[in-house]
Amino acid sequence: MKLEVVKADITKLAVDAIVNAANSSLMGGGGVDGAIHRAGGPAILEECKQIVARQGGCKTGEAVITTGGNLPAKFVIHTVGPVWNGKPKESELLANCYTHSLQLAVENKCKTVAFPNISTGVYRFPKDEAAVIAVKTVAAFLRNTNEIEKVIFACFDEENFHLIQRELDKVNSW
Ligand code: AR6
Repeated sequence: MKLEVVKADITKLAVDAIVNAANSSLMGGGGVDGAIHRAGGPAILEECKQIVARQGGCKTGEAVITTGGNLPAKFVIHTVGPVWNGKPKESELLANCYTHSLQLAVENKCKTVAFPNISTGVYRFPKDEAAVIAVKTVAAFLRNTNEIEKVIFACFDEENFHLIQRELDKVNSW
């Protein structure tokens, strides 16, 4: 199965790339972003600074890639989810996070990728709707490429774990 859900700390996963739910400054923060920078060490922030110097941060829905530093993952793909305010555009931006992250993964020859539940923490996106968008978008991407072997949804909390599981059951039963 190409799509999997686990209840895990994403910083522990030995995959080609883990995705970070960053903010547009790329300078770190709390939540999964803080955990990734803590576990990965200063090399990640150093590369983020170079990216900021080059292109001035990362817009909502876009993604950039850095080393994984001391993480078991080779790369970190930093994407910026939307802050939830209930506008339709926010769903599109969340879908863009998944698509653009996977495009970067393919460009960097990553075969295995792990995602956190982007925007469902500090950015307050409703977990139910976010799970539908996450699974639908990733499944659609994988249908159009053979470059990626596995995508893991690394859920930190029970609620996200069950919601993603529910959505995966739908796509896996096609
Ligand atoms: N592994 C996997 N998932 C995690 C981990 C972890 N170690 N830690 C937290 N989560 P959030 P956002 C889950 O708030 O909503 C940051 O300060 C968490 O349970 O990390 O996109 C950034 O710098 C939740 O389900 O990201 C931005 O400013 C999910 O990760 C802002 O927060 C996302 O929660 C981004 O907010």
